[in-house]
Amino acid sequence: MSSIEETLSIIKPDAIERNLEEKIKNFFLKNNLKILKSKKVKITKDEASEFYKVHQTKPFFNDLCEYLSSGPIVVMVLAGDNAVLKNRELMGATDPKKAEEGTLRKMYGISIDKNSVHGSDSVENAKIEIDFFFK
Ligand code: IDP
Ligand code: MG
Repeated sequence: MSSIEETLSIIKPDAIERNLEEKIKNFFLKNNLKILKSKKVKITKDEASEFYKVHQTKPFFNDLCEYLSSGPIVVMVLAGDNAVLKNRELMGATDPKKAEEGTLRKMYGISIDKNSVHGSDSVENAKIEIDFFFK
């Protein structure tokens, strides 16, 4: 079964810093995801804490929020057939060391914290995350 979905993608500070924005966008396009919206923003640590609040009890939460607010990021709405899962597959595992060959995190990720991209993990969270940046 296929269904057209939207999902939120973020190009994180480590990738923007290394000028990977165009390469990552082209990778999505080549893999049949459309980029419906895109903007470059810099968020505050409080905004990052709100965005990542599901992780607030994790030991890495503070570092994660510091990191996402440490420099410019590009936030995008991707759309296509099963876009949520598709984007997760294109990103690869959270830890670049465990990511499959040909995935974004394998190609560009530096470490588990500097893993270059974010993608929503469910249709429900995609709606919440898209609203967070584009409402
Ligand atoms: P995901 O980005 O693959 O969905 P999540 O488990 O939702 O992974 O974690 C959110 C982000 O938090 C990850 O992308 C990664 O940057 C960071 N993170 C996850 N686990 C760890 C960890 O064990 N140490 C440091 N950072 C982590
Ligand atoms: Mg996640």
